[in-house]
Amino acid sequence: MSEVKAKVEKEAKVADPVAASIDPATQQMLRRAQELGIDTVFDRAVSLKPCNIGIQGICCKNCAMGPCRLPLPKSGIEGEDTRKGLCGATPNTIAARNFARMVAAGAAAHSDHGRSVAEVFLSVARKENKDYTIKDPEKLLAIAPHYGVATTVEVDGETRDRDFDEIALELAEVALGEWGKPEGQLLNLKRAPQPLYERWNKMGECPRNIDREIVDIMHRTHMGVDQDYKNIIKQCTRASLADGWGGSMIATDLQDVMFGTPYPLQSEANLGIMKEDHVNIIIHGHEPILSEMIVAAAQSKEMIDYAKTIGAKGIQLGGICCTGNEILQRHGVPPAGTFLQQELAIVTGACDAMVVDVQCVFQNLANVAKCFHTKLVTTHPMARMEQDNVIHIEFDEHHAMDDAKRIVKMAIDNFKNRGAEVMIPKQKATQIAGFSVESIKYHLGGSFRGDYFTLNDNIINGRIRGIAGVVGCNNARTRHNEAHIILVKELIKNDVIVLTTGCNGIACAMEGLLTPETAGVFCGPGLAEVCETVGIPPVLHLGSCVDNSRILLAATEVVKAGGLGKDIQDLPAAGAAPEWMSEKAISIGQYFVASGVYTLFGVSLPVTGAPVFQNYLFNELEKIYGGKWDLAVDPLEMAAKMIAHIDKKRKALGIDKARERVLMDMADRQKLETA
Ligand code: BF8
Repeated sequence: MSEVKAKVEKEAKVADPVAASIDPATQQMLRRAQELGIDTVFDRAVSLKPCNIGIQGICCKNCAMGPCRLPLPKSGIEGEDTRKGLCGATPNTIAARNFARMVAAGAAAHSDHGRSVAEVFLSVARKENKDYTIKDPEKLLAIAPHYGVATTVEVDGETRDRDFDEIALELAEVALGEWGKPEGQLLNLKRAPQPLYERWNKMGECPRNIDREIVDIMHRTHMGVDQDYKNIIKQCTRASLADGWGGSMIATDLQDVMFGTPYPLQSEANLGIMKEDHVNIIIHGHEPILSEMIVAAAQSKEMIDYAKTIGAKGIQLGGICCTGNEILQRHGVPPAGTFLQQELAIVTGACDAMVVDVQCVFQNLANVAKCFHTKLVTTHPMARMEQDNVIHIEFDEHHAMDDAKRIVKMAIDNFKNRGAEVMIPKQKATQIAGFSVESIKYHLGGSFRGDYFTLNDNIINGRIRGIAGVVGCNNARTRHNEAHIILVKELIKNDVIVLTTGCNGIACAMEGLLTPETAGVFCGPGLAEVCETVGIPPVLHLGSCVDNSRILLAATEVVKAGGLGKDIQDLPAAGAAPEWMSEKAISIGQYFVASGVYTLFGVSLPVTGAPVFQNYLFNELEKIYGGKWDLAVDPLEMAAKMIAHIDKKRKALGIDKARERVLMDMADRQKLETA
């Protein structure tokens, strides 16, 4: 190495592994990457600082007279805020427009995922597709009425079951119609508690169709259109509801119908799931259309036998990001890591292929893959990479299994090309994942009395203080997984049961929080007792980020079970995304707020440069929706705010006093409701 190069490398800013992540496997692989001279997101976060104006949400680049940047004066605003862009746009308008465009992008990403699923489902219903089937006909029949699809017919005055294939076809057509129907409103909105639906309807905020609400945001935030931040936020609500109660909910529904509704299963998590003597295939991205087929191909005898012929003991699949969560929930395939660990899976030197589709995929994967034997395969027509070492195999649902086998075979053939220096961290943790609205119901009451009564009873009697939804990404601007784990541990310590999705779910799994045994170690006595009795972990993994729709429906089930108010906003519940980074998270945040949930984000929010707009989100929205936004960088402060909110709701319900621990019956719950 030349002296100059050595000097440059010495002076290059790299991340301190311990400061970058709480996870020993991540620290080890980051050190390894640095030894090999490979930069990762952690190093880039040290050398590249975020724009101080963009981070406050007050840079407008929606026309070529700008970008107009309106930083908050260091001394703050005294008196009238006179900042304005060339057209006169105020900081409120600029921050609201930027915020709305994040909602649009997030809602588009989730909903387009849902559209792909609906299209595949239509091809299944039309019997045009040999590789995908309907694995959960019961779920199909259960959801059909929500889409206005009858499951029975009247024949000669008699009610008879309708032909199943006919129901499936009508459901597919109606579901796909939700993206572009010319009139009406989204059908799933009526699955919300009635007062919530009625409020949206009265305010004129029910989404008309999914695509339209996203297009509306892009129009409205064009230069010179909507200049009232309150009106822009109304549109954010429509588009975000079109995500949570629309595209995401349809994705979850139809994925369950085609691939099976998740039920609890055991698996593992972290980079240590990779095996030196196996062909390792990492699946990364979001849409289970691809990953379901790769799982089926990799588990086929043909492929396993082929792997053995080249000297491997078998095929080890692993997931990264939400596609990892999808195949975890339904097949027990272990996640190899969260969003921030994607480059590190390749740095092990044991990743024979990384297969990606859409969303949360680093372009730098191609540069890291170049340093190893790893085949990096893009599969989606919408998501290609410019680097020449990337292989594109376009995945087509009409010959899905053939495509999947081609990819798996490529990984197997690549096994022999591994370099000598493979380094797989040892760390992996056991987890119980695979929860869903349906499986929680079953777990809480068994097949005889399956329902949410048990949960409500234990919230009312105080064993469980409340419910938290903790979700979302990692963000390289904060220490990997630290806020996730501190927050979740603090919540369960205070008897708050946690529902998780996305990268928070993977982070909790890596920390060993997704086992029933965890309850005795980390939970307060009330929650521990419930978890031990029922046999569930205190943190329930509900899947990927589109599966946040499961949290909405679980909250609705809690309302229905009685005793805790009539609306989601009445529940002793709160939501958080402590390490968010994605535009999808903003869409999720807005639909939770608009559904009545107090929702806290960590890291930073691009609204702080517009204090009036920020105050609107953080305070005023509560009067409209019952939910509101908040920001807390410190996870302990975040937990304290969530718990204070939960206690406020308990007080409003009259269940804040210590109660005798009795099993409530329906009459008791009704008394409480009328109290
Ligand atoms: O949809 S939590 S980093 S993987 S965006 Fe991405 Fe965020 Fe992870 Fe999944 Ni969700």
